[in-house]
Amino acid sequence: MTQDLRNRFENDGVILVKNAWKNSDVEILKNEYDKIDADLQNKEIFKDEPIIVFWKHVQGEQKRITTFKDFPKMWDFINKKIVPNVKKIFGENCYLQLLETIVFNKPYETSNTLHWHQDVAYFPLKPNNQIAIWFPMEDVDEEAGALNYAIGSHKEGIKGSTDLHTRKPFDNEDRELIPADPSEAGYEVKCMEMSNKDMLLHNGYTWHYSGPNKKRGYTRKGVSVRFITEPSVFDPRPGQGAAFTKQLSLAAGDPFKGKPFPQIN
Ligand SMILES: O=C(O)CCC(=O)C(=O)O
Repeated sequence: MTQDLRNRFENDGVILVKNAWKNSDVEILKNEYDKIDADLQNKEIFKDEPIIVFWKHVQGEQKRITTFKDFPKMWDFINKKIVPNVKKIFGENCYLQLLETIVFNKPYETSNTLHWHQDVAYFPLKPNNQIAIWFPMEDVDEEAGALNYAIGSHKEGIKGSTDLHTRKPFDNEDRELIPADPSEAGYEVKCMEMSNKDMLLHNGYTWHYSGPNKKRGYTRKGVSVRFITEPSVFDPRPGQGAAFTKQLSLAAGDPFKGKPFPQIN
């Protein structure tokens, strides 16, 4: 089974792992998230510890930032639920260095599309190999803004980075962009409807997007936890706008290490 998942991951660039944890595990996390979300104002990026980004998919909304000290259930969830599941697939000794943790919140109706993108296009790393775990705090379907993937697109290599709300390329971006509609370019596009017991695991090169939440009375909350999968060096280039780049004071070629990016396996 595990080898089968691993093979599918290599082939498709994404896998949906069913029943990775219990509903009650996610409920505990969601309750803590809701409490923090109600009051969180901070927009400052901390430089000496990992951050958790609260990102509402509403144009003009600024990202808010907290830490694992204030959201300890997230730290527990990563270490006790996510890491063991990843190790089942990649082996007990796989390298996992925490890169960033984001809660993507899509309110009903006012949320918008997060356009097709590839995570690694935003990351200043060499080698640039990452995986992401994504899971919803409540069951999610297409109407509510589930994630869509272009199957096998990770094999295309690095692409250009764009503004995720407008699809406008970042300044000085000279790399080829992901097609506006990968299905027209011949890719199978799969919408990952899932329960809150399931997790997605995608390769940092795999193209994905999410549509707006049109499900009345439902707020789509999806958690993304990204890991670097081998030791890397800092390799800055224009257009890499992820919040964590502000946590660094590294020169090009320096090992990508530091308190904000702990190795957790
Ligand atoms: O939650 C979403 O809608 C987007 C998630 C995403 O793009 C990511 O985790 O890279």
